Amino acid sequence: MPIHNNDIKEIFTRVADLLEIKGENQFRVRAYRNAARTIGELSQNVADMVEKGEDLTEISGIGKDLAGKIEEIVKTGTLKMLQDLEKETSPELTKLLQIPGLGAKRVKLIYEKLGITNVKELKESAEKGILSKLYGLGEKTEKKILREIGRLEESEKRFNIAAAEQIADSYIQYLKKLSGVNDVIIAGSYRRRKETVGDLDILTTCEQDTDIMEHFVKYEDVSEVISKGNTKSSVILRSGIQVDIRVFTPESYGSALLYFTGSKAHNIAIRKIAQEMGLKINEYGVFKTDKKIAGKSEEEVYKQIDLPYIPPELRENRGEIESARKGKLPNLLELGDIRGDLHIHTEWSDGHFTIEEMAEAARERGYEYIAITEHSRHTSVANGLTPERLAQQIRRIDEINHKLDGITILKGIEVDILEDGSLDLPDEILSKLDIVICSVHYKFNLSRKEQTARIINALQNPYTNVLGHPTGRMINKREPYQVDMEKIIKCARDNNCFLELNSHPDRLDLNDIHCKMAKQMGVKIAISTDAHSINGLDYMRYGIGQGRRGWLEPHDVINTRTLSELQKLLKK
Ligand code: DGT
Ligand code: CA
Ligand code: CA
Ligand code: ZN
Repeated sequence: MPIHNNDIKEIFTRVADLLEIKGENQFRVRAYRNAARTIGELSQNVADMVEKGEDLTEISGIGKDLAGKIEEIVKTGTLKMLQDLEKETSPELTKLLQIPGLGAKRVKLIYEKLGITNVKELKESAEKGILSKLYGLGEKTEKKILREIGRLEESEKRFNIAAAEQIADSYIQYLKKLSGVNDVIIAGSYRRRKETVGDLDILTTCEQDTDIMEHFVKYEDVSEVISKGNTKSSVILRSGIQVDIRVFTPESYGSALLYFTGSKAHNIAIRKIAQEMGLKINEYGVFKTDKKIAGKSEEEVYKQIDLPYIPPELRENRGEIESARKGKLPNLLELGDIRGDLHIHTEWSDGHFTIEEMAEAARERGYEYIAITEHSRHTSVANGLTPERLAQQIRRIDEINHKLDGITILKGIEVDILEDGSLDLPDEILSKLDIVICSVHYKFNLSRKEQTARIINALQNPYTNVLGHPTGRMINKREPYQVDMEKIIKCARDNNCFLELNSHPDRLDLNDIHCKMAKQMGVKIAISTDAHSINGLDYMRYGIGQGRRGWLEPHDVINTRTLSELQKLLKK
């Protein structure tokens, strides 16, 4: 069994969850949570490192004890400590923590008082009204829990793009090992860079007599073969994700790729245009009466219906076909257009590296500048900065900039928006910064009107530059808070503020639709990673994917600018 970093991340997260439900020491809980995050963000494969006998304690945040546990997971596939914890409590208890509104304390209460150990039992007791009788819960909470369970059941079926990417990369590498295999590509929502994918759709072309299907189902990660045929097979992997594969001839590769990239809505629109022109399009090609006239490449297929190539991220039938027809497709942003990262945490708050380490890592990625943006004092769990510590950091950054070549560090902050919309730090210190991001980190459940007013108030602060993760959603985990996005975008425009597209794969916030809305309303976006570690800088690619889905072009994004252009934009 290959152990992916994501498996280790999940095991450590479960350990942390169960320890927390048991009411264990917070430091111990946090050590496992941090380790889970570190491993999740790592670009090297930990299993390979173990195999090569590399020293895992070189990874920041991983001590001897955790290194031993990682080795145990890589070698045995499980962790004895987790099994013991599960025996002591119940393996499905951690599931309950995914329900917003249920923290470790409440799960402990529900478990101890009602003996509830899984989501099904929780749902039953909420439906019967038993839950609301518990101390501190009440009917409103009970109703909310029922709603959230419904949502959880829905989201279970979809995988986050980052998790899907890890799984997909290994599978593709494996498939390419078979000789006679030519193209291997993942189509579907994955190629459209959607934030979550329902399943993976692989397309291949092979030399004759290549038994790709046999090779496909033999992958060690496969837990169930749903079907196996000559041109099409489906399996379920250990993680629960379904993978479909189809083989095509090179003559049909383009039309198949177009068809299976979707979206379904885009395909239907394309087919309709073809029909009106007396043509037929399917996965095998473009046909005039019964004669095949195209199919080798996607470009060729689009050309038959008088359209230019449309990038996969735009294929949602949200106006791309009309724009293509008018020759007005956006010139989509690319990773290479990004000149810097404007949302970075270091060990001054809850990051894992020093300012210098983050700056050097950013320079290695070809960036011209970064902004250091720690949390502010209200977020005390993240060691948020007081005005005094921020003043100290400003001096420190000046010193580092003086010594450092090839990259400029901007002085910033991710300041909390307090409940009344004021900022958590005084104007006096904010005025000394190059960039001020303001973010909502608590009181997510205000009414739409109150939450919108709160954010608008923050945007009106003369020192605010960027609204961080504007809706606060955590994909598959937490719904966005209720806001009137149109009002917020207008307010940002009137106050020369920008909106963040936070590239963390659990956030991707702003989403695609709001990015497009901001662009149309004339508000620019900052695509940042919110990195807490060096590897966190590499999340930029997910933000780029989401931004492309939101029709963003280089000039719509502030961190495609040179340093001096950016500085002009930030000066209000
Ligand atoms: P997912 O897997 O839910 O994240 O979304 P997709 O877009 O990957 O959808 P999936 O896996 O069901 O199918 C892959 C592609 O195949 C889809 O994007 C378009 C195409 N496709 C599937 N079913 C139909 C259909 O009934 N009609 C048309 N025109 N295309 C379809
Ligand atoms: Ca799919
Ligand atoms: Ca599929
Ligand atoms: Zn934040």
